Amino acid sequence: MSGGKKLRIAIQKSGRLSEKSLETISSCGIDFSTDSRTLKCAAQNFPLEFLFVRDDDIPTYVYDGVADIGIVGRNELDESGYSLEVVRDLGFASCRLSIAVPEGFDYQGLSSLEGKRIATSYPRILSSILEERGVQASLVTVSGSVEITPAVGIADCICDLVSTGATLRMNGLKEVEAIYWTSAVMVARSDFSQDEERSAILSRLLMRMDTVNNARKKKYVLFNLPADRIEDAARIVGGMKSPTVTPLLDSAWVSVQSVVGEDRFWSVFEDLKAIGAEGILVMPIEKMSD
Ligand code: PRT
Ligand code: ZN
Repeated sequence: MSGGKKLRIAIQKSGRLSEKSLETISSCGIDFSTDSRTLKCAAQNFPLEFLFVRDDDIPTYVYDGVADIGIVGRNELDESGYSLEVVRDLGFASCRLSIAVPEGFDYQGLSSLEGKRIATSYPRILSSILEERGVQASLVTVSGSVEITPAVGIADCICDLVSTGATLRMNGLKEVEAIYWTSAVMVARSDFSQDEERSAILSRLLMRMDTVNNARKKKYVLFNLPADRIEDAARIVGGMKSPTVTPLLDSAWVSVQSVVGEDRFWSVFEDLKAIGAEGILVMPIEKMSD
């Protein structure tokens, strides 16, 4: 255990990131109570302290050292302009930043935005993309309800986060181009590694996260196979080492166990069926080290 220092993590108090952020931590076997989600709370069995804040403030808190690490949308990080280290891309809360226009707007690409008023909550990200593409437009920065701005006459079109597109449709807007993609990331201060004790805690946390994550991407597969097809099966499942083969009472058959990547699972399953595998059992893996 560390000599008393704790790693402080900033997490969104309530919103689209909160639940998955806490799940990321609890899936690492870290216990904490969130009954009364006060500003701060400490984990019971790991040197970790939580700070519950608005997501917009997370990059600032990490940059200023109020927190050591944080979980935040890449969009908020990029919009903040702080240069922080992205230690892991967590993959959840993914969405895109898109240009959306009212019916009747003749959109032919970003150049159609020349001279237009675009409402957005992400002026920094949008202006850097427009600049890259050589488009000059005037940005109207609003902090919420971006989708109503064309109807109330303060913008010609918008640039906002979209996941299902329902909000745009409900407001009579059409998504015409996605310009940026985001998901939740874990960030740390770039000079954080100088704090050896807290860096060591972060390494332990990341090791646990990677172990859980590895396991999620794999399945444990168990099946019976005619003994003379074992080499074919080894070729099909591949895997960490050769599969484990156990003899069965009927010597013409063996039982085979292996770990298969989820992305390859269906093709492996079909190939195994084709060589005569029977009773294929597929099980989730809870934890897995490299
Ligand atoms: O109170 P606090 O400031 O902490 O929260 P917030 O309201 O600013 O953020 P929150 O909880 O809404 O979102 C947190 C993060 O989730 C964002 O920064 C994104 O990284 C990510 N995320 C993922 C989204 C969406 N999906 C999303 N769909 N953030 C916002 N939206 C909004 C979008 O702005 C639009 O209003 O949802 C609407 C569109 O959704 P669809 O499904 O109708 O397309
Ligand atoms: Zn916010």
